[in-house]
Amino acid sequence: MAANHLFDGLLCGRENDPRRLLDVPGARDWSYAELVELSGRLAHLLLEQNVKPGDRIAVQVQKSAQAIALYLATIRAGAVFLPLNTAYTRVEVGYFLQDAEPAVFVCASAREAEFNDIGARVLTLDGDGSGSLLQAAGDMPVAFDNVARAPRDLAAILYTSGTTGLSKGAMLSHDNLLSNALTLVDYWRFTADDALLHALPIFHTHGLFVATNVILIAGASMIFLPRFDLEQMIEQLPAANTLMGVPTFYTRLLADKRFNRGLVAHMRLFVSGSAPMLAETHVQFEERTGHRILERYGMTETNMNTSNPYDGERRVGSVGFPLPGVEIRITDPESGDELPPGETGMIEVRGPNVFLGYWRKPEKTALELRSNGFFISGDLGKIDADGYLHILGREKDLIISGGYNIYPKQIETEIDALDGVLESAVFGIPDADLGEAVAAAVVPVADVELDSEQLLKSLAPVLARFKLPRRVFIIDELPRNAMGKVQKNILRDSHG
Ligand code: MLC
Ligand code: AMP
Repeated sequence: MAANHLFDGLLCGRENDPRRLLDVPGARDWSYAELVELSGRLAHLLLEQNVKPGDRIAVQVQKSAQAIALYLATIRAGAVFLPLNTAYTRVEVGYFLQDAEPAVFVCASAREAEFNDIGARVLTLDGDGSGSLLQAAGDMPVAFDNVARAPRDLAAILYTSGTTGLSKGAMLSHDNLLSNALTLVDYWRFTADDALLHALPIFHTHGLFVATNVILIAGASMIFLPRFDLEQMIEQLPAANTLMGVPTFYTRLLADKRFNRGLVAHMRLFVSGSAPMLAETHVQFEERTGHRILERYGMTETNMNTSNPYDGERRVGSVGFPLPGVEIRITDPESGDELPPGETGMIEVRGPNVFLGYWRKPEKTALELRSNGFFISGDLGKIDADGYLHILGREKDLIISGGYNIYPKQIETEIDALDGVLESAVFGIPDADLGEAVAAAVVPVADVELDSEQLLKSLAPVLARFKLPRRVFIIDELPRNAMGKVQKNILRDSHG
């Protein structure tokens, strides 16, 4: 079989392994062998659809074992996996499809009719595995000769919004994904004995490339929940020994009295990331359970950059040390010059984890990825005297809500386009559950009376629901500084 860098690295020769990979509560278990077999059928189907190496397979589906098989099938066929948040509206998905020009688009059957004019083959896959995708793959052989792929070949594109409001596809190579997952297996000591409670979505780095890739390489198993559901989490924790989550997972667990020392005494590791975790959550968690959460720092463009140590001090308020092979430097945000140790500035990252650039946007790539290989993260931070990285702010105008990144510019553009709106400013306000919640300050055109309910209704067809402002403030004018720039910190202080 031809060498396929990512697939070979993920499966490590475990293609026929009868041991369990996925336990899907309420449904069935999947062994490594069964999932690989299904991926073989699906890879044949992709080739039958005339998918060529480098073609994009866009996927907006519920979480399921079959969706993981489709990810593996895409890699095996030499194609590029492009997962999309299930909350995205037709308008949002339309942009990604037009930008990425996928050969195949797989979506939920309930939404198929919305996509009959996109110019790609549309197949369907629902959360229970039903739909035209598996029907069409049913007759295909299971044995599949993987398409050869080299370390620098493209494996996935993940869209991430920018401060300009325009989404960019981050191009991740086979080796970006494999090298990072191999490092994490080692750093976090994953082995075939581990069982991960997996409640994250699989359309983002955290749930797919961190959680799933690490488990595959380790030969471990996952309890695969369709989403974070508190009851199911409490029920399934006794069967798991590791958990990866966003901070909201941990605050929600802590809010439930059943989440106590006894329930998690057997656990080996709790990992948190994708959003800042409050020091008080770390402290409460340790008091309640005796475990200290291991916090790490990553991005769509870079996978994981730093991690607190497995052994040694997991420092509260810090995201730990650069992972082996990853370099972190702190620079002056204006000049780009490297700053002396201890000073606060822009966090830049270089290493085998750093992406290839933005899909068909060389000018955007040039702005963020230096020719010397350092990626300008947009996060501000400092390295302390012991070498721990602390994230202290963000230069990019971004709201992180429950681990989802929400770019204010996109929402402002949509609000400003509404009748009766003069201008708007979207900003994050503290939220006990989601870390930050979206708020909007909206200035009406003179003599117009705006109704916030109506405004939200008008946004619903264009913006995913998680981006919709939870609070709308109708105000007379936006606070601006002498340069005319909107002062969101003032809005945050007065409306937070
Ligand atoms: C759901 N909603 C959200 C939301 N998630 N609103 C704001 N922020 C969120 N994150 C909205 C829905 O639109 C819905 O609104 C209502 O909340 C209830 O929906 P739900 O599906 O029941 O939500 P819930 O199950 O409570 O989901 C919350 C959550 C989930 C935190 C469990 O968002 C989640 O799993 N987040 C993880 C995101 C993640 O994986 N990030 C990793 C990115 S990778 P309405 O109006 O319909 O009622 C990355 C790199 C790295 O950042 O370092 O890892
Ligand atoms: P994304 O674009 O979805 O990949 O989100 C990446 C961003 O999430 C980073 O640039 C950080 O701002 C943030 N992030 C990820 N992990 C952490 C963490 N542990 N603490 C603080 N912020 C984090």
